[in-house]
Amino acid sequence: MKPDGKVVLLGDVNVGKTSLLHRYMERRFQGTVSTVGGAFFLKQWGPHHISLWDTAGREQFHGLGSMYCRGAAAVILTYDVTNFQSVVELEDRFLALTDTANRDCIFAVVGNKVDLTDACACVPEAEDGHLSEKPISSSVPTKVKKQVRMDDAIAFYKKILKYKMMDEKDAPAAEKMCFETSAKSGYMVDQLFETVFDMVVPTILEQKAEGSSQTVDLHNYKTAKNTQPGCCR
Ligand SMILES: Nc1nc2c(ncn2[C@@H]2O[C@H](COP(=O)(O)OP(=O)(O)OP(=O)(O)O)[C@@H](O)[C@H]2O)c(=O)[nH]1
Ligand SMILES: [Mg+2]
Repeated sequence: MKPDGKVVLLGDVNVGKTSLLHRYMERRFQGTVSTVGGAFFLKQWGPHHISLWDTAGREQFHGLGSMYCRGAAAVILTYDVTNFQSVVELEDRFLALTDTANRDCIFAVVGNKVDLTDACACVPEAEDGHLSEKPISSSVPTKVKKQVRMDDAIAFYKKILKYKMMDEKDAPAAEKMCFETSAKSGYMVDQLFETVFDMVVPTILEQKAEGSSQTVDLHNYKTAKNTQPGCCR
């Protein structure tokens, strides 16, 4: 089956791309090994099928990134909130890989591992693997220093728009497209993917309409041929 749309996760090694995908698709946080090449999941979203591509952050696979981004309807640029360099890398190494994405590609900027820095992101997981509704109290110790603030992510999102030569007025608002997540606790993970999917649906519908208008309908063609007057009748 051919997916209707493509969403790609990009970002430096160890930021948690694979963990975010596992959390969303399999509803759990499990041990990962550093990704080799790339892999994808298929997600049904309403009547549409969306492929979700996980890519390798390791330098040696960097060349594959633009291949994975080819024709992408959305790119999720992921960093680690405890590692400022991971945002720098997004700008320096990963943004250019998105040149092969769709012209109207949607961008989301995601700061992962926020459970390490923000007590409110430490939502306990129930035994069945689902998330509890109730956040644990703010007394949860968060020992790691947050190196990337939301303002930094918003500034980076604006740089993306500039790079893509998009007017801020015509693009989705930075506040809507910048997320802080925890693959470990599940914090904001569904919201991230669901926002992105909702935003790619119009592109999918447009592509489907374009595709069907380019398809020759033989039945209608015959009818038209039989009923239209022509010079060779
Ligand atoms: N505390 C915490 N650790 C996380 C989180 N997400 C991932 N990790 C850990 O970070 C490490 C890297 O996670 P991966 O998901 O493999 O990272 P990746 O971005 O896929 O890395 P590459 O495949 O090498 O590019 C693992 O040890 C994860 O357990 C998170 O939200 N919170
Ligand atoms: Mg990975």
